[in-house]
Amino acid sequence: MSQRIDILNGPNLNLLGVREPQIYGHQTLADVEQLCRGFAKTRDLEVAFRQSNHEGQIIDWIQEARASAAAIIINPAGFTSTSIAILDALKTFEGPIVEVHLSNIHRREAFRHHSYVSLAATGVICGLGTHGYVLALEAIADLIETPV
Ligand code: CA2
Repeated sequence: MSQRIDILNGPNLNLLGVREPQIYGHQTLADVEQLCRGFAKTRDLEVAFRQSNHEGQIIDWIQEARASAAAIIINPAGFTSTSIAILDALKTFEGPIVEVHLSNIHRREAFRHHSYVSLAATGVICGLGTHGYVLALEAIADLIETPV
């Protein structure tokens, strides 16, 4: 039976491809979902791809993932540097967690450099655009097959 990977996207990522293409590129979040689904098929993984502008909704999805997902990929967006509550929820999840950022947060404003989420993440990918999501899925597929 295929395992489910939850891909959670935080606030404003629904605007991807619509605003600020010089930072986040021209692909929409629907394009990212397509990319992820295409790759997931090659590794027999199921994907739940979600976006919310609401912190509590993201926490609910993380709690739900505890019972039903093998791994989490999360782009916490603006909650990255602020949300101890998302960190606390992620810490209760037992499988691999990969934090993804489209942009290289370390080349941007100082307030973007610190991530609470990284304290719970197995790995972090940033600066590689939408390909970062595929790399995260690939890493997770390998981790699930051969846990470290
Ligand atoms: O680089 C990333 O993926 C970020 O997580 C994106 C967040 C930002 O707060 C993080 O520091 C880095 C912002 C997401 C907002 O997405 C937009 C997309 C298009 C237009 C406007 C915002």
